[in-house]
Amino acid sequence: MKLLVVLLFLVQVIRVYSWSPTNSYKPGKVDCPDGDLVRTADSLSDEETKWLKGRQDVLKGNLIDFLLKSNMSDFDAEDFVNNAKRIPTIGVAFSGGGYRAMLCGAGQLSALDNRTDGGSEKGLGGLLQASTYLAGLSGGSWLVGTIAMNNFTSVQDIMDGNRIWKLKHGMLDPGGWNVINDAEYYDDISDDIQSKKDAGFELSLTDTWGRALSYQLYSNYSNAASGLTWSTLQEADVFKNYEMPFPLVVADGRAPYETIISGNSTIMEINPFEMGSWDPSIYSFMKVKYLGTNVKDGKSNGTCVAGYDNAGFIVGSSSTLFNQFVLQINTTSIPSFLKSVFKDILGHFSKENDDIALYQANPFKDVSTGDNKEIKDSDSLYVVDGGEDGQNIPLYPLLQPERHVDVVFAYDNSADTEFSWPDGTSLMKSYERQGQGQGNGTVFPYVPDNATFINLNLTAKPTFFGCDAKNLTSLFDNHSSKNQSYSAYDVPLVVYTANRPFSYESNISTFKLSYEDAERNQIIKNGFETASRLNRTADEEDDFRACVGCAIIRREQERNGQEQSDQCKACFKKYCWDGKLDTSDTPGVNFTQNGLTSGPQNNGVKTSEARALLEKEGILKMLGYSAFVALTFVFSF
Ligand SMILES: *[C@@H]1O[C@H](CO)[C@@H](O)[C@H](O)[C@H]1NC(C)=O
Ligand SMILES: *[C@@H]1O[C@H](CO)[C@@H](O)[C@H](O)[C@H]1NC(C)=O
Ligand SMILES: *[C@@H]1O[C@H](CO)[C@@H](O)[C@H](O)[C@H]1NC(C)=O
Ligand SMILES: *[C@@H]1O[C@H](CO)[C@@H](O)[C@H](O)[C@H]1NC(C)=O
Ligand SMILES: *[C@@H]1O[C@H](CO)[C@@H](O)[C@H](O)[C@H]1NC(C)=O
Ligand SMILES: *[C@@H]1O[C@H](CO)[C@@H](O)[C@H](O)[C@H]1NC(C)=O
Ligand SMILES: *[C@@H]1O[C@H](CO)[C@@H](O)[C@H](O)[C@H]1NC(C)=O
Ligand SMILES: *[C@@H]1O[C@H](CO)[C@@H](O)[C@H](O)[C@H]1NC(C)=O
Ligand SMILES: *[C@@H]1O[C@H](CO)[C@@H](O)[C@H](O)[C@H]1NC(C)=O
Ligand SMILES: *[C@@H]1O[C@H](CO)[C@@H](O)[C@H](O)[C@H]1NC(C)=O
Ligand SMILES: *[C@@H]1O[C@H](CO)[C@@H](O)[C@H](O)[C@H]1NC(C)=O
Ligand SMILES: CC(=O)N[C@H]1CO[C@H](CO)[C@@H](O)[C@@H]1O
Repeated sequence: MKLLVVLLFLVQVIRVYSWSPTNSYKPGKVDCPDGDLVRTADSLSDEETKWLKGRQDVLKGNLIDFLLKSNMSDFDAEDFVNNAKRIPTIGVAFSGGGYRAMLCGAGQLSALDNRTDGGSEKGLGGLLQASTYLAGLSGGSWLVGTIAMNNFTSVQDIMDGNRIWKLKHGMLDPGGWNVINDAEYYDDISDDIQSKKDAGFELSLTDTWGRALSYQLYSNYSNAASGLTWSTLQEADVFKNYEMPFPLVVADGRAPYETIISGNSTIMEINPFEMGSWDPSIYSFMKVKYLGTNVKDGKSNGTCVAGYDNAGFIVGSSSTLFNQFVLQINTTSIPSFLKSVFKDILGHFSKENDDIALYQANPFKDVSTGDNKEIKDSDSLYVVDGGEDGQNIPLYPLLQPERHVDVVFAYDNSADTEFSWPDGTSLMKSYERQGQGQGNGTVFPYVPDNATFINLNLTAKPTFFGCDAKNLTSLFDNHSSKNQSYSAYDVPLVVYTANRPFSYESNISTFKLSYEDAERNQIIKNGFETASRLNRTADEEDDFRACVGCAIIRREQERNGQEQSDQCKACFKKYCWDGKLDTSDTPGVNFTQNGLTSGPQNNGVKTSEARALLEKEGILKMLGYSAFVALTFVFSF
């Protein structure tokens, strides 16, 4: 019996790809590849271009399948896709917001996946299979990281008893209250980060955070994937076969002490091949596999490092806000002697690095292209949570003209309102960025202010923005865009879907870090319902899937001067924002259980109360956490 259990365990522990050269968290020296490690961001990488070609061949059939199952009238899916000048490129993006965002996002993603039970019949199943890009930020990056690094697993598989996302005990005590188990856990994490330090790399809180996250996201791997790197995706069958979309993780670049807003942040993306930014401040990409290597203007000294791009560290870098969780310890009522222990430990870090993921060495040292002197001069690169500039949905990589994205499905699980519901703020922030230097000529459709989002029920059902490309030409007026071939027809239509309660009050505090399986599954189910118009029962006529089809084909139709079908016209009337505004103050919103309507009341937990709740509920865990952090850092310094 015991043997069987061990065998089963071994089968479950998958080891798919080659890992870090040391097969552990510690980066190691490797031979350098030919050529520079860094390139200018004036095009896609050759690797991505090549991959896209392969994906498109797979996509074509999947897109036809999806459209055929969408019951669109007066439309020949096969003819359209086979004769398209540009086959529609679909991007899907998941916002940040901690575990709430990961789980709501998981439900929304499952509604797009034909591997979900009922996914095709009740949802938009097959859309994921027809997508080119899958982007995640912070909590959304935990979702994307989980799916991508676990052999493109499905949310259905995870719910059906996979060992992933066992969130019951949170990060603090994954072994439950089993002290020995937890002690091992703290010990292992401590050893891992110590080994990186011993190898000569400076640490930041994100090293600890990323390792802790890995125990929940990559728990299928032995040692919680301590040696699993982001770049191993390049060798994963599901990626090489073009079975999965191209995963993108978004974080922000920021100098210590600096405040960033949407207009001046440096948006970094990490994809299976590269890490870097399209923004003028850096305007370069580094081969992600060789992060940690000393480079000057893109050139190594002949010795390269690999294994730095640890898969937990990458998603940890996108979610550094949670370093703050560690630091909030003194706002809780823990005994003061522990607070002072804490202060002592954190004293090892300079204050400006609290919410920073430190990348040493700086891949963009002395790059000739970037115009941000502080970044270029620094020996380390500082990366922070992708949502710190207010753009909580990872849209920027999908707006880059080089990527030719036609439609973006943007899932917003932010906590904007007092009661932790989204109100479109993240779209506003992305809109505001254009026309400013760091926007570098990219265009984003018109969106209204956050009051309008609530007042006009734009978060009550999926809302389409930028439905009419012709109306976007005015956005090009103020632009210094030198790219003549970039026009309004290259600006994606945005299908925006906000978190909403259908069968579950999913406006949970960002800081809640542990979930029972039952609650986890209810949030996922609610996410499915949010993304599918309550399993396509919300409308008298089941036309939502057809309307999504209309959004997908829109830009290609516009480019070719093709008229929409009557069905699509009706869809656009129903789902497109029509430009109306209602900026009046609303007293607050109570979304009723079926999510479709809204009234004057509030519900859920106020963000301002979330912290108090955290204190009340989380106090024991915080105590555990302080011990954890204490152990880890005492061991490392
Ligand atoms: C990855 O998933 C595919 C199914 O999509 C399966 O055929 C394959 O065996 C899996 N690979 C590993 C290493 O688990
Ligand atoms: C999902 O869609 C893909 C591509 O269209 C197809 O190959 C696969 O068989 C489908 N899976 C299910 C379970 O329907
Ligand atoms: C397909 O659409 C037609 C008309 O738009 C409708 O009568 C029919 O019920 C739909 N079929 C399905 C399976 O949704
Ligand atoms: C909607 O469909 C999903 C996926 O099949 C299912 O889990 C959920 O229970 C359904 N919701 C309702 C209200 O029927
Ligand atoms: C960004 O803008 C904020 C607010 O105006 C300012 O405090 C900050 O210094 C700016 N940062 C950079 C990098 O320009
Ligand atoms: C060259 O770079 C490697 C890391 O990329 C570093 O370990 C090594 O010390 C550097 N050598 C010199 C002579 O600077
Ligand atoms: C927590 O501690 C830091 C540094 O010790 C201090 O600056 C901050 O004000 C404290 N916060 C609270 C709420 O006590
Ligand atoms: C809109 O955002 C502003 C700034 O964050 C906030 O003060 C205001 O309460 C928000 N309005 C609504 C209706 O959510
Ligand atoms: C159309 O463009 C105008 C500016 O020319 C803008 O104010 C309006 O919001 C746009 N309408 C839509 C629906 O995007
Ligand atoms: C928004 O929804 C509420 C509740 O269903 C409804 O009373 C109101 O008329 C709607 N507002 C608009 C502009 O559609
Ligand atoms: C919000 O609406 C629901 C359903 O109508 C109701 O049960 C609940 O009491 C309301 N919450 C508050 C705080 O009014
Ligand atoms: C379209 C556009 O403005 N592109 C600019 C982006 O930033 C780089 C670096 O500053 C410029 O060289 C491009 O012209």
